[in-house]
Amino acid sequence: MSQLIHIQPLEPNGGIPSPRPATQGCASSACGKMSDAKDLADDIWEKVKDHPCYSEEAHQYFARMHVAVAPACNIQCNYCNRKYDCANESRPGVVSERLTPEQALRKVIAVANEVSQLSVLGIAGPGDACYDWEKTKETFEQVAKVIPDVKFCLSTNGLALADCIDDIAKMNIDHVTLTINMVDPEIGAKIYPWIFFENKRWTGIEASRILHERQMLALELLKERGILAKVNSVMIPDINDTHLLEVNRVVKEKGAFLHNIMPLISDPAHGTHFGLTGQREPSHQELMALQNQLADGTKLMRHCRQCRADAIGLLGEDRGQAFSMDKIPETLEYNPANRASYREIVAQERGEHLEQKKSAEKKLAELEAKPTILAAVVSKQGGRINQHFGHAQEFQIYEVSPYGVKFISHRKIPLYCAEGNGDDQRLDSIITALEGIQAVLCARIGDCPREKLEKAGIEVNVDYAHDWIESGLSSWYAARFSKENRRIA
Ligand code: CLF
Ligand code: SF4
Repeated sequence: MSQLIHIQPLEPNGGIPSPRPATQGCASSACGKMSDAKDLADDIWEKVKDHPCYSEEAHQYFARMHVAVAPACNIQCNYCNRKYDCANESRPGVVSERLTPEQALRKVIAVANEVSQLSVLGIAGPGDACYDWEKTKETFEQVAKVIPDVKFCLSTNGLALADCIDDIAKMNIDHVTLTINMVDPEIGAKIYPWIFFENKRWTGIEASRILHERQMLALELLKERGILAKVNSVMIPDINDTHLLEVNRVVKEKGAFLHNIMPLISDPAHGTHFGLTGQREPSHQELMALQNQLADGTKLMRHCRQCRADAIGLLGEDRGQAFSMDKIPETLEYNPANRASYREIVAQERGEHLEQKKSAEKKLAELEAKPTILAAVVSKQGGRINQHFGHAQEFQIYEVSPYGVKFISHRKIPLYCAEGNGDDQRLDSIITALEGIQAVLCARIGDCPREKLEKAGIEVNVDYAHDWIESGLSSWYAARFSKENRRIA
């Protein structure tokens, strides 16, 4: 097991992780190019290395915040009813606090002072960031004057992107997400009842044809300007699920950097068209099967958490409630010290993490042919197995084989341990969420959930508490399949 040095979680009131002794890792942020970046040119790596959505490793260290300054939208998606945040880039939830650009600036300063992991400011609605461009632009301009090193990111359906591409390029925005659910207008007509374009409302196949053409144009323009384009696609069973293979082919050809397939959310309680008409969501297995089919196509994003348009924090956590406008002072000054110290710590941590990954790969490669298995890890942050089972709200799913340790997805679960007591009903839901998973690795677990998991045929292991995920998984896998301890998976 490696040294038990790890990034401490932030206290709810912010602060930076405790300084700790230097490790064997490299202290330079230019060094430590991680495994998900093996094939990237240096200039691209510079753009993505601290972006929690564009780099899988970065999401273990860096946080994003969204400011909900863009409420207007120019299309209608059948999975959205506008009472909620934009479902293209967020999960439907409670109505957001809509902000003016001035309020957004105050909020960004407050967050940057307290959330030292903050690296990206995104505008993801709650409508469309390009259609509501004046507010998006003004927000970015104001923030750039005060916090010049924060990266800007925006999310759009693409219909209006061509109208603001010059501004986007001028403002040094390196990251744009386009939601593209189809490249065939006949399929589009089942997803979009109407669009608003050139002062006119369009419906049916004509609406989807225009949207498709504008989305393709948007991809071309982004490529021309050297701006990284991530494509989000909502997987809608029996409507565009198999078609997403074609979408993937086309967006890859048009230069998309990353493709993120997100499962449809269609809870009837949200009142969307799909929710009310019984359109089902895809299962974990269906999503995973589609992602596996695309594994050789455009680089895939598998760690998306479908966050809200006002989300704040590491992916998977939302500290938005702590930063509502009523809690933010009228005047405040930006203090860069916390973010700067945190970056130094992360640079060292990443160096060590890289070394650990390499030795984990080596250990696995030395094994004879062994089965590929799926394991769930419970992790707070920092790429470590460092959370108590009862405190987890998601599992990180990894595939382990002699070819290495690969992140596959995350699965949301209900909190097992609320106010010190375990909840049996929730444990049943947690076991259901573990379908297809052979083992759970966590920092600690109580006797009762351990027994129940084992009864359900799921191995539980706490021997690698606080170890790096790859290192812990490879050691566990090697021990499980070593000659002295041979077991059948
Ligand atoms: Fe926000 Fe989106 Fe930028 Fe990330 S989210 S605008 S690219 S900073 Fe990220 Fe959230 Fe998934 Fe979006 S996890 S919903 S992909
Ligand atoms: Fe809703 Fe976003 Fe679609 Fe607009 S683009 S209708 S806000 S999901």
